[in-house]
Amino acid sequence: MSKILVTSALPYINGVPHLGHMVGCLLPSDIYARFMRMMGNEVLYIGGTDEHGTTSEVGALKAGMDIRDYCDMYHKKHAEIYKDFRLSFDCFGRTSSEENKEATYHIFEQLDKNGFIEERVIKQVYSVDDKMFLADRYITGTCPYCGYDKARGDQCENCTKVLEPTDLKDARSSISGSKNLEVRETKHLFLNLPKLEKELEPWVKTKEPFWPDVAYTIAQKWLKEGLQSRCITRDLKWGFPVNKEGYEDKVFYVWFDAPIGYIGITKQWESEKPTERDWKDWWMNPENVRHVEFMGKDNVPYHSITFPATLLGTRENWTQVDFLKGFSYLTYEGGKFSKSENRGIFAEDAVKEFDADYWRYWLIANAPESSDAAFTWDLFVGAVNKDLNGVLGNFVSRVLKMTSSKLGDVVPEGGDYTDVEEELIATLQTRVNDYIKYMNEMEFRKALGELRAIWVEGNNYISVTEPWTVIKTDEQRAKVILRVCINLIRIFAILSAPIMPVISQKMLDKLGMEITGLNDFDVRKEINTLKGGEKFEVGDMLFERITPERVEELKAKYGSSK
Ligand code: B3M
Ligand code: ZN
Repeated sequence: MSKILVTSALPYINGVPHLGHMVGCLLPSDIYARFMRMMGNEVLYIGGTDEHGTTSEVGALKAGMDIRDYCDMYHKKHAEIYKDFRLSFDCFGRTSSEENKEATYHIFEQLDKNGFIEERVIKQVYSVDDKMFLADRYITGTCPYCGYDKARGDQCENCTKVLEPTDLKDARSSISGSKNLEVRETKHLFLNLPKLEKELEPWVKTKEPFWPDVAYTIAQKWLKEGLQSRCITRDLKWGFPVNKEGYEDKVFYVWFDAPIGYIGITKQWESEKPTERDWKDWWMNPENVRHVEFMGKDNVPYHSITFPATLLGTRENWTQVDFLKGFSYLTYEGGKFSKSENRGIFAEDAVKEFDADYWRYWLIANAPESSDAAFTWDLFVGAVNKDLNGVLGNFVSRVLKMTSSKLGDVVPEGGDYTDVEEELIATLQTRVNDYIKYMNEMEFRKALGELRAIWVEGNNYISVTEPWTVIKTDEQRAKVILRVCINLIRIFAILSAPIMPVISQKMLDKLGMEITGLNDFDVRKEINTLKGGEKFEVGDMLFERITPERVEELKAKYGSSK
């Protein structure tokens, strides 16, 4: 048994998650955590909300709410949505917690003590009417290159040129619209990454065989271009006040305390049961913990360079990331998800339309692993009707109905296997081994391809053996076939459990059984679990078939390319 620490990037508090967020880190991390538990490992699965920063301040301002109330409200909302999606976090915490403050202060003090923090004076835009320094992207003006009049201070959306706020003509605050802006000099703290570069480079090299290309290439690119010191403080009110003399009126930058949030949230987890749990078992135990991080690819530089450097600079024995799984993006009907334009299905509506397991299956089978993936209603409905209903659901109901009507609601007994069963066992064992291998490697699309192929093997077996014909002449043979099929239902359920936990349990409920482990999964042993004589229940169909009329309704409601 190994200790596996699984973290999922902490979503910004002020956004409502859509399917792209779900598949871009949250869902794959959950599937991996569930799988690793079923493989008999000790797993700690950490998630939470990323609460600091200008976007939260502005969000609260727009909502006319106190920032803390605003975060409390949204934290609850995120937690509910993820629960509906069946994410099995051991702790879903917050970066604004006291525990995270403690962790952030400690790490900062170590970095400062070890000489990795430098003071610099920088120029920043101050909005006199808003009474605050404005982050670059909260300044709007006319682009000097293309004349676009809504260019942001960090970049022009129209011509994509990277800008300095002072480049903008007719600059104004995006918060109040005020043009009463001044450039002021202000003191800030920087993390001296160049000083850590020499240590970081060989460390990243050791990850080469383990990190997927997306992550490794991004990290390498940063190193090749040479690291720059990064400003880790901001002139905001919302955040952890900087624990250094002369900086008390500033807060830490959101990207400084957000990854430390994984540690802070583990401390929150300890606080729930302080006598039983110790956060250090996970975070100060690199020899015995495998740490796997899930995130969208835009978050990779922070997790492969900045955060590891932050931990290195403390000169303490932290658990660093062992495997970093980055994802690309999911498009919606050929475009972007957009709340403001009412395009795309957001997570909270998705589970109102269909059981979360439908989404879990489709999203992970089509995860944007090596490139962007496309969500369309036609693809989704096709997979539900064909894979889930046609292949898996049909097999289950056909087998149980046939057995029930011909032989009663009891698993049939007796008889011996023939070559067909021997071949089935061998084929399934190969596929199961591949499925487990791909899940271990977090190659989710490939894993799901195997899972689907395993379901298909069940359908092939019943088509070849034709129990409905055989029963007329050789009842004992038909009993063997149907018993094998009923055991296949159990096998399919267990293998599918990390992906569709509730549907899997529903399948097992029909047989009066529970989800068991996946470790050393021996098909010959598993296929003989139900030996005959056990009662079963035909029950309801597992999946609903989605009609063409329903598809049209969904497209109209959430937007489509047509
Ligand atoms: N909140 C960005 C994002 O949600 C950021 C991730 C933090 S991970 C420590 O994509
Ligand atoms: Zn421009």
